Amino acid sequence: MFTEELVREHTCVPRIVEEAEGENRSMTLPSADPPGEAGRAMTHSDFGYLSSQAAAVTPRVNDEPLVSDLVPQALSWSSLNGLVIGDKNHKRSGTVPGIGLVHAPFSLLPSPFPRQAFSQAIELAPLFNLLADRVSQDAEFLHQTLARTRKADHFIARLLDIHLQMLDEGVKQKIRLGLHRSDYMLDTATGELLQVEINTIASSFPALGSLVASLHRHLINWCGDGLGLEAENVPQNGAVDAFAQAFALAWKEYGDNRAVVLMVVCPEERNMYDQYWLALKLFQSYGIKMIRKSFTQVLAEGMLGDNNTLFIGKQVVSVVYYRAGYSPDDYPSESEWDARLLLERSAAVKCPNISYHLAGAKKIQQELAKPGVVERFFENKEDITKVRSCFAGLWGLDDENSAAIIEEAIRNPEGFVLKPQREGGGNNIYGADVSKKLVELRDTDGGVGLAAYILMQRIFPPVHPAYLVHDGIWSCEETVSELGIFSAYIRNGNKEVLNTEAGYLLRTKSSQTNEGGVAAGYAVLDSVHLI
Ligand code: ADP
Ligand code: HGS
Repeated sequence: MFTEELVREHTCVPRIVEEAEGENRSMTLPSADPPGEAGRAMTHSDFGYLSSQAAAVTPRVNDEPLVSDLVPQALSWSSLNGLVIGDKNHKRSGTVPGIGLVHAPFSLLPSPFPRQAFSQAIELAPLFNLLADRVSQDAEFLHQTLARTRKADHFIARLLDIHLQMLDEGVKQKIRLGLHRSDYMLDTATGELLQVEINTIASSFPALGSLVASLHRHLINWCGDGLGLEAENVPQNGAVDAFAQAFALAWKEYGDNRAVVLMVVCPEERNMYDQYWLALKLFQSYGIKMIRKSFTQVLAEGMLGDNNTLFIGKQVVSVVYYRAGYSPDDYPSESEWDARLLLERSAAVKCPNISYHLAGAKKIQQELAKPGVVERFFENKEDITKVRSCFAGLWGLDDENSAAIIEEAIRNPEGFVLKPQREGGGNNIYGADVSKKLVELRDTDGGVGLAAYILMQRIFPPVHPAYLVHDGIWSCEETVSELGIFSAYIRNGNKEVLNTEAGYLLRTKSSQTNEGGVAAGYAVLDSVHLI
C-alpha cells in the first residue's frame, strides 16, 4: 500500500508545531476525526486516504542529508537516555550491567499508523485483561483445550502438571497480577486490525518502547520544520511508568512493607536495561526495591517460611515478575522446574501465575476464536463483538474437521503461518516450509504431532519505507509494522484493583522478513505517528 513510487510522488515540504511536554499518563491521544467511525473496519478508500496521509508524513527515501544529520543525533540521544541493549559482540554484555552496551535497534522516525486502528487496539486492552483472567480461572477449559497438545508437547505438559499440582494443593494467593502485551497487525486485504497473539508472560520492551517514542518526539522537535511530522501525533508512551505502578499496587495489596519485588531473569540477558529501567522507576516512584535472580539462584537462595511466605535470603518477596520461564530453553535441568514450583507454591503474587501463563498459549488463542467460545467468558454482546472483531483466521489441527484446512494449507502455504506453542520469536513456520512440515506431521505417528501446532491466517500489513538503524548503521527499507498494546490487570479475590492499557510497542521490520522480534534480531523498536 505505502509503495515507494507513491512516496516519491507525494514527497512534500514538512511543517512542525511546538508541543507541550510532560503529563505522565500512559498515553495521550490528540483528538482528530479518524476516517470511518470507531469499530468499523477500514475500507480501501480509507486506506487510499491513509496512504496519501502516510505518504505526506513519510520522509523521502534515501534522503542522505536528512539522515546523516539525524542519525548521530538519534544515536547520541539513545546512549544518553538508556535506549540500549547488551552488545552481542561483547561477551560480558549479558551478565555485567554497564559493560558492552550498544544502542537498541530502532527506526529513525516514527511510522504512520491509522489513529482509528490505534484507538481500537487501546480500547481492547481492558477486555483482553478480563478475558485472560477469566480463562485462567477456568481449569476445565484450559485442560480440555490443551488435552491433545500436552501429548505432543512436553513443555506444555510440564506447565499443565504444575497447574494441576497447584489446584490440588489449593490456592495460596488470591491476588492476580497480569502484565500483558497484545500484538496486532493491520491487514491490507480487509483493512482490519488483526491480533497476532497475546503475551501473558515476559512481555518485553515496556521501557525501551517508551524511550523510542520520546526519541522520535525529540528528533521531530530538534528538526524544526524539516520532517513534515508533528510530535503531537506521536503519542507519549508511559509503559514503563504503568508497569512500575502495577508492581507498586500489587505490592501494596500484598501488604508487607519489608517486601521486595523479585524479577526472574535469564542467566544471560542482553535486554537487561529494559528490565533495569522497570526496577529504577519502581524505586524512584515508589521506594520499592526489585531484585534480579535466575531460576538457579532462586533454588539456591529461596525458601518458603510461615504461610508460604517467599524468602530470597533474608528478604521477603511479595511479587514475582517473570522475564524468563516462557521457553523450554529456560529449564535446561530439573532444578529450574523445582525453582518454578517453589515460586508457584509461595504466597507471593506471581506475574504471571501458572494459569495466566497457560491462558496465553497459542492453542488457547485459537480455541477462543471458535464460534461461541468467547461467550463462555463474556455476556456483554458488544464486548464479544469487539474482541472477536480482531481475531484472524485460526485453526486447530487436532480434531476431526482439521483435515480440510491442513490440505488447504499444504496447497496454499503462503496464506498461512504454522505455530508451535512457543514464545520469544523465531519458532513459527512460513511459506513452503508450512507444506513440508504439515505433510511430515500428518504422515508421522498417525498425525499426533499436529496437536502441538495451530495454523493461522498470514496477515499482510501495509508496506511503508523506513530508516532502520542497527549498530550505528542505517538503511532505508520497505517495511511492515506490528503494534503491541501493553495492559495491566490486578484483582484481589473479587475486588478489581486495576484494569487498564499500559502503553504500547511498535516493532518494524523489512517487509521481506517473515519472523518478528527485536531480541531475535528481526525487527527494530519504533513508535507510531498517528494519521
Ligand atoms: P512469538 O510468541 O514467538 O513472538 P508470534 O506469534 O508473535 O510468536 O510470531 C512472531 C512473529 O511472527 C510476529 O512478531 C510477526 O512478525 C510474525 N507473525 C506471527 N503471526 C503472523 C501472521 N499471522 N501473519 C503475519 N506475520 C505473523
Ligand atoms: C526479556 N529476553 C516478547 N518476551 O515480548 N517478545 C521482541 O526481554 O525479558 O524481541 O520483539 C527477554 C516475549 C517480543 C520481544 C525476552 C514474550 C521475550 O522474548 C522475553 S514471551
